Amino acid sequence: MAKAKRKIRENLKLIDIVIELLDSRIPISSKNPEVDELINGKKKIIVLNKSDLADEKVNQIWSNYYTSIDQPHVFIDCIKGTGIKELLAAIKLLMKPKLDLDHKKGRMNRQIRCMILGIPNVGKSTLINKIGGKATAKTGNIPGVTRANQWIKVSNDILLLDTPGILWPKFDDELIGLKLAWIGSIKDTIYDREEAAVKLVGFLRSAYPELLKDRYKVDVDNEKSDVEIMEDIGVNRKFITRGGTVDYSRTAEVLMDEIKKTLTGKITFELPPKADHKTIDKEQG
Ligand SMILES: Nc1nc2c(ncn2[C@@H]2O[C@H](COP(=O)(O)OP(=O)(O)OP(=O)(O)O)[C@@H](O)[C@H]2O)c(=O)[nH]1
Ligand SMILES: [Mg+2]
Repeated sequence: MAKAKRKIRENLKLIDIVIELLDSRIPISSKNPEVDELINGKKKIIVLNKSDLADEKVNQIWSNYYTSIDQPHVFIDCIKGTGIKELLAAIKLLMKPKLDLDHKKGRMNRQIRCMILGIPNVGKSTLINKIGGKATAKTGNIPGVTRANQWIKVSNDILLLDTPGILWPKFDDELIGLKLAWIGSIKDTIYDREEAAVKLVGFLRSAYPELLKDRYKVDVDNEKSDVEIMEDIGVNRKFITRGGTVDYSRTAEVLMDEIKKTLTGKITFELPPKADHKTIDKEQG
């Protein structure tokens, strides 16, 4: 990790704007807490990827929050390409004061250089491919740019460093690991799936009770524990062991899988400060 950070620091010297790529479903836990210190005042756009998998109403709440703290941000879906145009416009807008100044000094046609930073699996490579486009050749030897770095020409005035900076999430908080497990961003060999599933039931019960009721046909407004609700889900799905007890392992596996694939619904696991899932109108469609 120290080596990765050193490389990022070196690359930062070459660029104008950092694209901090986050997961729309967990904008807090997918953020590396050291990133702001690392980029040391460099201009930054927060790009919330996989917005197609997140709760649209909560996307709006996050957007309002970022606006309130003057943080440039864009929600995107790099598979469909939603938000990519807005991202390029936001990059230009953020650089406008600097470019205007360069212009006055007679420095024309300066290209804006960007770099993507993000945790594993957040979609860095997919974004590079999407905004680079198929036909985009690596521009390589651009005057004034270190040869060792490959640049992708995104538009006439925007260049993107082709190697993103990989940062790690902050695993020392157990909740962060759980949320990464819920969105499917960490291998299921490094956490206890049944425990993660029970905690997921607990979260859904308080934040998205209707989704649980609709998909799994369980009553959640009762005194039952989260484990008991999970049992009910297993029974309804007929996940029963030979011994006649609920098959927790299978129930957990299916629940986690269906959440990941948004079969249960589009869910956002984290809200900005002061917001509360319970007060958001969850009427879908
Ligand atoms: N639904 C959805 N899936 C996405 C989106 N962007 C990326 N993905 C998927 O997320 C997974 C990870 O994407 P990558 O681009 O490989 O992520 P990465 O950040 O490069 O990951 P590392 O190279 O491991 O650091 C892939 O399966 C992508 O298809 C998106 O906007 N929506
Ligand atoms: Mg990658």
